[in-house]
Amino acid sequence: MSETGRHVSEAVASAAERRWGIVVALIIVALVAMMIFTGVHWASMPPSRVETIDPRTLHISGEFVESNLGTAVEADGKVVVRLVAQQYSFEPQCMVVPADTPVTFRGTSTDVIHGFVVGTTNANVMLIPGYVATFTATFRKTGEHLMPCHEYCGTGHAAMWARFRVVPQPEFMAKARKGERLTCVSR
Ligand SMILES: [Cu+2]
Repeated sequence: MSETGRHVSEAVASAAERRWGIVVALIIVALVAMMIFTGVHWASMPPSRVETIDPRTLHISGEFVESNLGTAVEADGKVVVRLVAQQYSFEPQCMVVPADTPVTFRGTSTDVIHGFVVGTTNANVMLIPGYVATFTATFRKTGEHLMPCHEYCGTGHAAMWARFRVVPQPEFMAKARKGERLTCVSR
């Protein structure tokens, strides 16, 4: 290759590299912009902490025994929903929470990875056996939502869902008594 030829091919190569550099930079900028947009606009955020639990003894003792599931007003006044996912249902099957109140969810799985989303709200989480998933959400509108499992968890996955009812705050508080768990499961 002649001296001039080498210079030309070097120039072509560095122009191509610069082009790819710009494309990659634009992709990174677009991804970061998406993260900022979803974080600010949808208030979605990465998990902030790790809390583990033994999935083999969930039903025997501790926070996630059946009698402790559902919605409770804690001693400090916080509203907490505790739930367990299993193949192929949620416990409780119907959850009730007050509107316009921060509601903290605490959930886990007894078997495989599940998850749930409350209707079209941003209350959305994965439930992983061995870990306690927790987040806080506020529901502005009253009404009933479907709460499907959104992680494929086996052959019965499509039938795995619960109901989620948001009721006016005074109505909820009138029903909530200290230490009692509320659900909307019909008995
Ligand atoms: Cu599931």
